[in-house]
Amino acid sequence: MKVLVAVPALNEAAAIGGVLASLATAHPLRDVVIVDDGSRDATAQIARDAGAHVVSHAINLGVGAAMGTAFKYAVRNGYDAVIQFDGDGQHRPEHIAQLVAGLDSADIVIGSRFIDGGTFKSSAARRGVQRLIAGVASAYARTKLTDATSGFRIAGPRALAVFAEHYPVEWLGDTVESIVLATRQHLTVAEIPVTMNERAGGTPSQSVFRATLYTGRILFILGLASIRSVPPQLRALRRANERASA
Ligand SMILES: Nc1nc2c(ncn2[C@@H]2O[C@H](COP(=O)(O)OP(=O)(O)OP(=O)(O)O)[C@@H](O)[C@H]2O)c(=O)[nH]1
Ligand SMILES: [Mg+2]
Repeated sequence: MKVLVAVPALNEAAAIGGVLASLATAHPLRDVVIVDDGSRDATAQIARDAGAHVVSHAINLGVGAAMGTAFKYAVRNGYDAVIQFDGDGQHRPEHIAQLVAGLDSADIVIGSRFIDGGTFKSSAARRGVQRLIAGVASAYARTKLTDATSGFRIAGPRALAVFAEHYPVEWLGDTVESIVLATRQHLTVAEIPVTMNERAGGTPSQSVFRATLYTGRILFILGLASIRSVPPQLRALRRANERASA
């Protein structure tokens, strides 16, 4: 299976060199694409110098749009699967092989920080939000998910065909909305446990107020995603997947 690792990146000049060096121990950099989303720093140049491919958006369009670009890039270049991998050092390359192996039993495999509790530290507010969203996503996907907002995941061949045609771009909702989209396309979702590094710098602290807003927003988006009419370009794929899973 030909696997592309896609790194959405916005102003990651400080981290991207180290991230690619460690990624190279698990995956060849010629099969890595950085989707530089209008960075104002040297992110793209550093990635290119390291030997990865770089696709740049002229303006910032968000992580969902960056992944949309990555899925199209993958299809055009003959890849069978795409792994989403953060450019800030939080995702660990040693889990890549496990994500690929997970495709034996699902169309999408998510690296979860929280299976059996996990060890990832997050604020109580953030953890509460993640639990609620995972619960709702589980109901949509009809399987138990513990970390629906995790960006560390792989899309296998059938998911790639769908996502190259259409991927959610709603800010901060793409990870969860893509699960609803996949389920409506008769694709299956599974999780494997992963360890994630704490954020290297900065403060991701989410106040209870912001966490509540964020949750409300995602639940609203999920509601819309579950009733939205299927985009025309996905109808044939959906019928084919439905037949295959019947
Ligand atoms: N293409 C693109 N990538 C982005 C954008 N915003 C963030 N990213 C990248 O997406 C990845 C995850 O972003 P983070 O800001 O670390 O998000 P997070 O890990 O969910 O949250 P933290 O806990 O704050 O680290 C990193 O590689 C970022 O560079 C964006 O607007 N466009
Ligand atoms: Mg991060």
